Amino acid sequence: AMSRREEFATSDQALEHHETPTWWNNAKFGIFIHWGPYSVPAWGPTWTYPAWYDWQLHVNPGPDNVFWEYHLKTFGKNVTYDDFFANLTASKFNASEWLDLFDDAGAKYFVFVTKHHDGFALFDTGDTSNRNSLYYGPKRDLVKELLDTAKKEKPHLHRGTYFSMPEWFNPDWAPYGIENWPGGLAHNPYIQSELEPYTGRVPVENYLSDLQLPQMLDLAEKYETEIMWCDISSANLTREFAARFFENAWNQGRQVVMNDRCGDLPGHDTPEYEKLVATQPTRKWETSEGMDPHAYAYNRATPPSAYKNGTTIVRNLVDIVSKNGNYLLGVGPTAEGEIIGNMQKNLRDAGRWLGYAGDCVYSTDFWFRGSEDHTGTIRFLTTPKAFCIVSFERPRNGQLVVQDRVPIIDGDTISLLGPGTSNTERTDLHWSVQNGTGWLAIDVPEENVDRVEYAWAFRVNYK
Ligand code: FUL
Repeated sequence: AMSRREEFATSDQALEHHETPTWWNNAKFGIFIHWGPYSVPAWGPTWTYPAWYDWQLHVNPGPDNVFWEYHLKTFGKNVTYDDFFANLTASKFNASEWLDLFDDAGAKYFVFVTKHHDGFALFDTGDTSNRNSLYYGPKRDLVKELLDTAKKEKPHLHRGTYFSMPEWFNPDWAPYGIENWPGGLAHNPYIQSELEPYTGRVPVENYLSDLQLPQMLDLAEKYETEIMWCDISSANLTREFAARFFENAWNQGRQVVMNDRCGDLPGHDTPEYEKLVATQPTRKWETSEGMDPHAYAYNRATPPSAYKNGTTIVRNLVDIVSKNGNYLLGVGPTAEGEIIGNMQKNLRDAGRWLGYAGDCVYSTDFWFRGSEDHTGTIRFLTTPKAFCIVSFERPRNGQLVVQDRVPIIDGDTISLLGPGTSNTERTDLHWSVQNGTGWLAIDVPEENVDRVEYAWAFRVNYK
C-alpha cells in the first residue's frame, strides 16, 4: 500500500504508479452522461455498436454509410452537423433533478461528457474556442450547472468529466495522427473540402498546448473535477496535466482519478460494453456501457423497453464488483435535457435494491478464491467483517445451497438483506455445512425471499 504522500507525488516515476483512490474503489457504481449536438438527430442503427451520429456521419459519407443515408432522408444535404447546435436547447435540463435521480439509483459518482469527438464543449472553453454551449444552443454552462449543483446539493456524489483528447474534425488537430484513427479518416472529404464549417473555431497554433491542455486544466482547476475520464489518448501533454492535477489535489486534501485513455500515463482499464475477464483481478477496472443496448447517447430508434432494467443493472453491477471492477452506466438525455421515463424507472428500481443490499456492494472486495460458484448463479464478495453471497436465482423451497466451500465457522450468523432488514438489524437464518461436500445450506423463509427483487444478498457476519 502507498503512503498518502506517494499517492499524490508528481515525480515522473511516481506518475507512472498512481493507483485509484479509496473512495473510487469503494464507490462501485457511477452514471455516465452523453449529451451533445448528437442528441439532436439522436439516431443510430440498432444493430451495430457504437451507434454514433457525431462522427459516423462524416466517415466516408456515401451510399454505404447508414448515418449519411438517414441524414439525407431526414434533414437533407444542406443541413450540416453544426446546424444541430441550435436545437440542443437544454430547455428541460434541471441539474437538481438529474442528481436526485443518480442519488436514487444508488450511484456514488457521475461522469459528464464535457466534450466529445465533435469538439462541441458543454463548458466555457475560454479563449481556446467558441465551439461550446455558452455561445451556441442553450447559451448555458451546462458543466458548471451540474458540477456546482452536485457540490452544493449532493456532496456525497463524486464529480467526473469525460474529455475527448482529439477533436476529429478540427483542422488544428489534423497534424496529430488523424491518419491513424479510425481507418479511413485520413480520406474523410470533410477535412479536405468545404463540406462543412467548424463552427466556433478559434484557430490555434498548437492544438495540444493552446487548446487541449488549457481545457483539461480548466476542468480540473475551475470546475474541480475529481475524475478526468479522457478518451482516445493519441497526442497529449498528459504528464504536465497530471502533475498539476495530483499536486493540487494533494494541497486541497482531495483524491482524484485518471483513467487509462489520457495518453502517456497508465490508469484504470476501461472496457466498453464488456467485462474485463482477468484471471487475477488485482488491478482496478471499470466497465462503461449505455442503458441502451448499443448506444451511450440517446437513440430514438431504440424502443425504451430495450433499456437495461432493474434486474440487469443489479446483476451486472454485482458481477463486475465481484471481479474488482466498477460499473459506469450510461444515460442519454434528449436534446431538451430530459432523461426519459423508462431510464428513470429502471435506475430507481436498481437503487431500491441497493438501498437494502448495498452492504454487499459498496466498499466490498473481490474474494481471492474466485468471484462465482460453479453454477454461475452466485457471486462472492468480501468485507473486513462479513462475507457476501449474492444469488441471481430466487432460492427455492426455502433454501439456498451454495455449491462451494465458503469462509464460515460456528458462531457466525447469516442474514438476507431485504427491505425492512436494515444493515444493523438482522434476520438470523439457520445454516449448516453439508458433510462431505462442504457446501453451505441456508434456510430462508419464503416471505423473506419474496420481499427481495433481482438478486438475493446473504451476508455472513463474522462473530
Ligand atoms: C469511446 C467513444 O468513441 C464513444 O463514443 C464513447 O464516448 C465511449 C465511452 O468512448 O471511445
